Amino acid sequence: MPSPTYYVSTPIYYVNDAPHLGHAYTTVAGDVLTRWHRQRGEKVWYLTGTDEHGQKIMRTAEANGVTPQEWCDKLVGEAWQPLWEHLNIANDDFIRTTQKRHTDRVQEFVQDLYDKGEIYKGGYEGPYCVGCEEYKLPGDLIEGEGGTQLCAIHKKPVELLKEENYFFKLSEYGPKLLEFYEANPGFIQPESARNEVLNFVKQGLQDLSISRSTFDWGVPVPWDTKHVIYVWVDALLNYATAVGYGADQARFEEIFPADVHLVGKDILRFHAIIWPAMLMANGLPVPGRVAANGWLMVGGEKMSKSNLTGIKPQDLTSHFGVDAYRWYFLRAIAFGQDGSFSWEDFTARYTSELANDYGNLASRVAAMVGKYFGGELPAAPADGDAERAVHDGLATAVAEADRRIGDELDFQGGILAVFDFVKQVNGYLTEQEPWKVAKDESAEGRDRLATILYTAAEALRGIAVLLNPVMPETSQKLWDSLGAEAALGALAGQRVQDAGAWGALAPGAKVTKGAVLFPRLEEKPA
Ligand code: ME8
Repeated sequence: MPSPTYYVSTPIYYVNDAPHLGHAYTTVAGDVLTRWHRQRGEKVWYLTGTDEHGQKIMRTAEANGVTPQEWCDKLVGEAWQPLWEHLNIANDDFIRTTQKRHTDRVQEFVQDLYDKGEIYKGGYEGPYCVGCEEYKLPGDLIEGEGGTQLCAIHKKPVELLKEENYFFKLSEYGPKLLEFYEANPGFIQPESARNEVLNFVKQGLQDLSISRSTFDWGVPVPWDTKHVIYVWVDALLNYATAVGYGADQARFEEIFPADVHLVGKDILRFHAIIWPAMLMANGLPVPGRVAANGWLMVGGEKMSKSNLTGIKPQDLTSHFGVDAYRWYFLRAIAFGQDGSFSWEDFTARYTSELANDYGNLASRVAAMVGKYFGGELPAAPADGDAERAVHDGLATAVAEADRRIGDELDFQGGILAVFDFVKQVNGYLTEQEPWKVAKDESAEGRDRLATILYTAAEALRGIAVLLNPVMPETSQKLWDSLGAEAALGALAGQRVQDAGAWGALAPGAKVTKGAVLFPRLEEKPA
């Protein structure tokens, strides 16, 4: 059963290092989705946070000569939270897996499973990748130099681990999961991810080791405190503990389960197999959708903490601005596919699509309303076919963008629908030539000029609403320049569904030439 709240989550990121472009990619996508649904007037909850337990964090802290908790506090406070603020991420909460509100509930959840007979004690021996924090199957490994077994994702040697552990009876959930995927074809997105999961489950699932006893940086297993809970079981539960699981039932039911878990494709199996099985085992509702994004690549490899080639999100925002950054990756890469970043591509798109197509349109229209009508938006007394085509164009952009971004998480398709409309309005101005019409001082000429400028300004009103979830600061600047705040109220209060209703911006609005939306780029930093 879905809850009344549209609940979106990002993965909770490991704090072994500072965030990079890849983490920001998923978090920005979640933010745009969140803002889109808010702009529809829905109740929305957006959760992000950090994954702070496990061997990877413990070893990093050791190498830096501090305790794991000190390490996590430093990274969260100095790197992760400041980046999300900088990128204008509108998360409602930030969960850290070392918080008591989380650890207490994790223990209760696991204890419940144990009491229900879903957990037993057993032994396991197998190759473990600390980078993934996961036991690997033969198919997950590749051969390195001298026949060493490497993790296919991290390209680092796996460690052979042998432990007595507690196991969750995951193998029993295969048929139930397959039935669930069958009944909910939209549960895993995109199709390629769905197929991967289906094939994996069809081959038969193994029981899951859910505790570790060779180190202690984790949540103790409540009935056997020599063990700590496996970091992935601990981590997945953040989606429940952050919204009141075991602490505030009314709040929990209001928000849980997630409508969309956004994840990178590297952690798809945890979210699409283990997580729903854990929930089924404890009689809790399963999420609506797991949407996997592709990888940002550098030089043909997944961008990771070790092969960043030195680019931080801040290096790009200081050059292109925060809004252009938020826009670029969703615009340039089809969501779900892998994609590469290059300065050249970003620069070219910034200049042609943002500065020339969008920014110039906004500044030209404001300048002409200023010049010909003293900054007061005129009425449109002479609507004809050309204007009706623009009205229809806006309605189409609204419907298209709403379906693609809001429902399908096709951010690229949605953004393109809006930018097609931007092009249409530019084409309309080129054809109508208001600067020539302005020379005709007859009443008819004035009416024509008024109509053209009203049409363009009203089109920009719609564009500001549609791009607000993607580029909120830019939309606000445009909103202010159109005088729309005084006429229509706050931008955030404008419903997507109503954005296509023509004529919202009443004549008389005070149009001013506001700040340049997309300044010319300085030379690329060396
Ligand atoms: O896996 N391209 O944390 P993590 C696109 N703690 N997205 C990328 C990326 C890239 N090159 N690199 C990272 C973990 N990401 C666990 C999650 S959730 C209960 C626990 C993004 O710090 C992508 O969303 O390794 C990926 O899934 C996530 O960062 C992994 O972050």
